Amino acid sequence: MSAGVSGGRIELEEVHRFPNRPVRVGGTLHWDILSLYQGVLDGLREAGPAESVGVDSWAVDYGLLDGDGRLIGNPVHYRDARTARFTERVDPYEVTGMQFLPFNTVNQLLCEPLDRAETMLLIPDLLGYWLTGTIGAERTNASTTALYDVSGREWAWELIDKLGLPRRIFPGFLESASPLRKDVADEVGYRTDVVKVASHDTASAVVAVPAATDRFAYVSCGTWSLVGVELPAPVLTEESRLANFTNEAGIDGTTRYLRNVMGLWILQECLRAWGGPPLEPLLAEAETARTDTVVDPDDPSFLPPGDMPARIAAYCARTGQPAPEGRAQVVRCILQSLALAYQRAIADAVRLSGRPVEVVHLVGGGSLNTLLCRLTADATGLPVVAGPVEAAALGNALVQARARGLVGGLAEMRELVRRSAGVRTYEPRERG
Ligand code: LRH
Repeated sequence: MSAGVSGGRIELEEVHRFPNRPVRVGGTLHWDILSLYQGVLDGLREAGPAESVGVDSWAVDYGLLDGDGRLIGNPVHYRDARTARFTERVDPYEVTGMQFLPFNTVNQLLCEPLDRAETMLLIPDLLGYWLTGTIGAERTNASTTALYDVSGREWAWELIDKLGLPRRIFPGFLESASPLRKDVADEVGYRTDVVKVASHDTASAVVAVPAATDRFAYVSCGTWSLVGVELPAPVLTEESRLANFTNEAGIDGTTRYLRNVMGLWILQECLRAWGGPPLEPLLAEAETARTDTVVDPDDPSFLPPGDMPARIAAYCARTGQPAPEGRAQVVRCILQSLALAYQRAIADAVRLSGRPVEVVHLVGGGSLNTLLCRLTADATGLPVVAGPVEAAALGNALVQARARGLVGGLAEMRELVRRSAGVRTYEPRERG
């Protein structure tokens, strides 16, 4: 994506899109990281001379470098089965503030031989290292590892020692921009700086939430749905741990207090199982399809790739519910289940943080799904403001714009989004 700020607005343009196709090798699911990096280089070349660059991606996954700075093996995908054996947290909630998820970086590292590893770089830090030669960790993403002390804003050294992980692999934190390496600049055709942005895609998406008040909840809705509120400080209470809420670092010292909900992944995998039919006609049919069946989107059976319609049917058999019949009912079941999961997460966030909420901002690809937005408004009883679609890219660009002095703090960045991006409001319907 390329972005420009002018006339009090920020505009995005898609310059290059490339597939992200995980590859199973020897039974392990990997990211095809070199092909992703090639996509980044192609995008930079096509974007033409850019005044700056920022990298963000999904969280928790990483590459390991050897003593010569070379990648040891392809990064493993968090949906790989290697972490399925973890059913309980190994990190103290009062330190890391993380929701227990089997694939948290901490558990992934415990599955690896680390003797040859000199450095662990999360995916955006790895791409940034290849672009600039600078090694460092960015805090919004580091906070998703469950090896980060959210209050001390440092790696959780005591925990790292206790787990027997080598201290040497955890790099210092990035504090500033770095120029492209000369060979990379030659390859893309210009020199520029890679700016420190919120490198966790969800953190960037939350930057671009067009909220006009601090009484808002967000649903950052793509493959995952990240549902919560923005707070000045983490909530590390026992109730919060039991509710499995996470305290991820946001920009400017904010806390993204949220729960990971499995998200549109379940629908994406159904579409894949059905041979990739277009979504729009199915959504139109799902508008009028009726089923009372509800699944818990966070059931662990929905996490790995596979035959999702069959897993939904198996879930229904386990919970004594009629399985949805036909594709439209399956889609309806997934969307109403997601809307209910959003409602639960928002209610929990409000209860546990004491932050009142008057509006739900639904950003990311899911904001185009009108049925999901409407069901969310109905389930929460709150207005849902849908959009922007490309929230993560916008948040990334906004932090770059701020580094250039084109925009001020968070409130100003959000005002810029309000002026620029199209949003649509869904009012909750009265329950009959
Ligand atoms: C969304 C996301 C989410 C993480 C998951 C692994 O893309 O970054 O915030 O929990 O991927």
